[in-house]
Amino acid sequence: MNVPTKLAAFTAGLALTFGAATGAGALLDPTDSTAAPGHRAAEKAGGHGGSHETPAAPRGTAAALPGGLSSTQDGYTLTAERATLTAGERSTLRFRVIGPDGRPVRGGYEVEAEREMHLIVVRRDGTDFQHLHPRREPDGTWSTPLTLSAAGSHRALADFTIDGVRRTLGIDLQAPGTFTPTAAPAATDRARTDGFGVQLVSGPVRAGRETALRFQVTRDGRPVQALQPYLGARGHLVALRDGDLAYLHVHPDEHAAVGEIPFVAEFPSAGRYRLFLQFQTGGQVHTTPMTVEVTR
Ligand SMILES: [Cu+2]
Repeated sequence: MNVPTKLAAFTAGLALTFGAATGAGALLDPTDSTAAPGHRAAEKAGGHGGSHETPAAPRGTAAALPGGLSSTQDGYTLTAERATLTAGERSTLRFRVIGPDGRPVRGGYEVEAEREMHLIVVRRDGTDFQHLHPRREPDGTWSTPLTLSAAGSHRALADFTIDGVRRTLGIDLQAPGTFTPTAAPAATDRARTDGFGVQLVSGPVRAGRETALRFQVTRDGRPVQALQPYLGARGHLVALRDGDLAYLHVHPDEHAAVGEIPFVAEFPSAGRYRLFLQFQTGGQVHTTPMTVEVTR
């Protein structure tokens, strides 16, 4: 092969590679507006033509799934600027929600539990739970300091409400390195955190129906009188399904005895769930992980 022929072959090879890359990019681009007409139709049907009783659960196949399993829903897509972080190193996580028009959502977030955005980060084995409240910049970028304490695959779940519909979108964050997954602790109705006893006192949890969950917080065996409001309620509860980290929408309930934190949740299926109860005393937030077995 003479030099010009070699060059031509090389250039042709480059063009092929580049063409393949842009083709794949166009296919995978979450902001590609041509990819979302079905989603928008579903959103219209669910948001405006659907049931008025349950605006938080638009009808349609995607809506039947619990939150957090997908990075995209109803035309809204969660994207992170950088999804690989160094374990043990404090960095800044930046992410955006791309709207149905293909642009970052810059406003219209509704305040839910005192915040426009709740971000849960947890390692895929259910450890290293973090509940963060990112700040929104004028261009729609959310940012928060984040330290992944150990290597492994993590899930970031963004929980927000737009047009009266609460959605939870999830993406994976990676911290390279070797790690040993931790098995889920056995199901129990009791835990201890920061010197407090926590007990699930509302009885067995059944799948497929609205269930009351009441936690009693004690210190030295006595109900704690001095629970401080946290995010506008007596406490905050995140419930994740073991195995796929499906994110349940849990609501604080109103009536409970002193020292009790009440919630209402619907567990979509039987099996094991990881609960993360958060409550506040003396200006400090305490996080109690607990595993429950949900029966049919
Ligand atoms: Cu929050």
